[in-house]
Amino acid sequence: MRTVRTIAELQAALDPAATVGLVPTMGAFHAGHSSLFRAARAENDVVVVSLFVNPAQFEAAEDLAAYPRDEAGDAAVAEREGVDVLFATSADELYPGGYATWVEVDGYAQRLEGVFRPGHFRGVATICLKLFNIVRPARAYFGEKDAQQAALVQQLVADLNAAVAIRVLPTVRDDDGLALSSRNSRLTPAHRGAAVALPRALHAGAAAYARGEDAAAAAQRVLDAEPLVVPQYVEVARFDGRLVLAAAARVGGIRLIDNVTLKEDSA
Ligand code: PAJ
Repeated sequence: MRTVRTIAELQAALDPAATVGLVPTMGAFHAGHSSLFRAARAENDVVVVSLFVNPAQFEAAEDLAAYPRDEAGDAAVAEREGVDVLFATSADELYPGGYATWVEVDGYAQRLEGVFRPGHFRGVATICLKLFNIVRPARAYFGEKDAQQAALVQQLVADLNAAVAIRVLPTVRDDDGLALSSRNSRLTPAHRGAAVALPRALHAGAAAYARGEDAAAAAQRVLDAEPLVVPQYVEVARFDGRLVLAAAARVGGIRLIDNVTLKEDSA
């Protein structure tokens, strides 16, 4: 595996005839990231993983500063999973002085994550389009865990005719059901224990939905019973052919999100 830091180095490392699979990430790899690396490995000649904690998608400087970083550990994981090129780049490289262009995907900013994280999706859409233009992948891989993000990227690709196929992979969870997240490493043991209320609530919501009851209300009741979990939203939403129950909550100051499928459109 090669680690490259600049756009020029990255492009020099890629054979224009090779089919490239791109996995955009912000690092602090866990098994959720690895599942995307493996999916990319299985269907492309070359796998590129970008590692960039994108300042444009963080509202607060403290959140950006507190985001876990471990490039050496990440490089070891990526190498083990058969990644060919780790594009570990910097804000100077991607947003040089005079940078002025931003991508807004209408609608996403007004819902769910967009309401609680103003500017977040503008940052996500912009960095994803930049990475597609820089890496020119045939396919790019995203996680269902961030369902609204995956749907936004699909909308962006369709609307702007980006020549990349978007693959969305299932959420990887810990044994107790908590969705893996780079942020989980910042939970204290007590908060880690309480955080499992989030997947439990979504599970209860899905069970209620199957009985013809209100999914969001059932999930909200489970969250309300856990004092260490402060919910931000619990809502039913449609993302890319899936009806999902999505929730966000703060647990000991750490913001966690998760979702479960209530119904596939084809089902
Ligand atoms: P990051 O949080 O590092 O996530 C990188 C990718 O891994 C995303 O597509 C995310 O949905 C996926 N992922 C995270 N946890 C997962 C899990 N438990 N199971 C399966 N997939 C999981 O999402 C971002 O970075 C950034 O917003 C990015 C797209 C890189 C743009 O900066």
